[in-house]
Amino acid sequence: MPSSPETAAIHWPRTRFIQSVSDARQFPAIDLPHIAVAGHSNVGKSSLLNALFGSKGLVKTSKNPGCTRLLNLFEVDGRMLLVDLPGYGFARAPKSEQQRWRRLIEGYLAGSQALKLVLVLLDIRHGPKDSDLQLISWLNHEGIRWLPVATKADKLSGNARSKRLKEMTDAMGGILAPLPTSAFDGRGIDRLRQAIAVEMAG
Ligand SMILES: Nc1nc2c(ncn2[C@@H]2O[C@H](COP(=O)(O)OP(=O)(O)OP(=O)(O)O)[C@@H](O)[C@H]2O)c(=O)[nH]1
Ligand SMILES: [Mg+2]
Repeated sequence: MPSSPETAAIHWPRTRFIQSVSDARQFPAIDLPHIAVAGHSNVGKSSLLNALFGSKGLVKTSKNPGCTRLLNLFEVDGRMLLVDLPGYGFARAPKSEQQRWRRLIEGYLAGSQALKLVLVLLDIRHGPKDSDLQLISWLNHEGIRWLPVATKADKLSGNARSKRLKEMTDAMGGILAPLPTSAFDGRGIDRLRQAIAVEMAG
C-alpha cells in the first residue's frame, strides 16, 4: 500500500545522530530536505525532538538555558534532516557567545538551500517575544515556510491554554495557530509529525 503523508507520519522508525557543526559551512553533503527547530533558549527544542524521535536521550536537554551550542543534525528515516538549533535570547550568556550563536543560527537559516521548513517554538506560558516575531517576519520575507509550535502545553490547562493560543495566533498575524505540544505527556506529537509530513509532501 503506498504510504500517504498521514500513514508515513505516524512513526519515525530510523533516526540517527549525524553530527554537530559549529559553522553552517561544515554541513555534510547529504541530499535531504532540512527541517530546523528554532526558538528561545530553554523553550524545549531539544526535548521536542526527543519526543518526535520517540527517544529519551538522543538529543541532549537541560533545565539550564544555553544547553545546545552547536547545530546538531539528525537524519530521520532516510527522508529528512532535522536540525536542532541553539536557542536565541539567552541574556546571561557572555556577549561574545551570544554573537557566535546568532551568527551560527542566522548563517544557517539564511544560507541553506535545503531548508524546507522551520518549526518556530513558543513556550505556551509566554506570548511570542520580539525575537520570535522578528524571526517570523524574516522567514516570511525570505519565503521560508514555518509552523508555530507551542511547547510545554502540560503547564496550562483548559481556558488558560485556549486563551493563550488565541493570543499567540493574533500576535503572529492571525493566520496560523500554534500546535500545542508537550514533550512530557506526548500531546500533539503525532499531530506535529503529520503536519511535518504534509509540509514535506507539498
Ligand atoms: N513541563 C515541561 N517541561 C519541558 C517540556 N519540554 C522541555 N521541558 C523542560 O524545559 C527545559 C529546557 O528543555 P530543552 O529541550 O533543553 O530546551 P532547548 O530549547 O533545547 O534549550 P537550549 O538548547 O538551551 O536552547 C528542560 O528543563 C526540560 O525538561 C515540556 O513539554 N513540558
Ligand atoms: Mg537545546
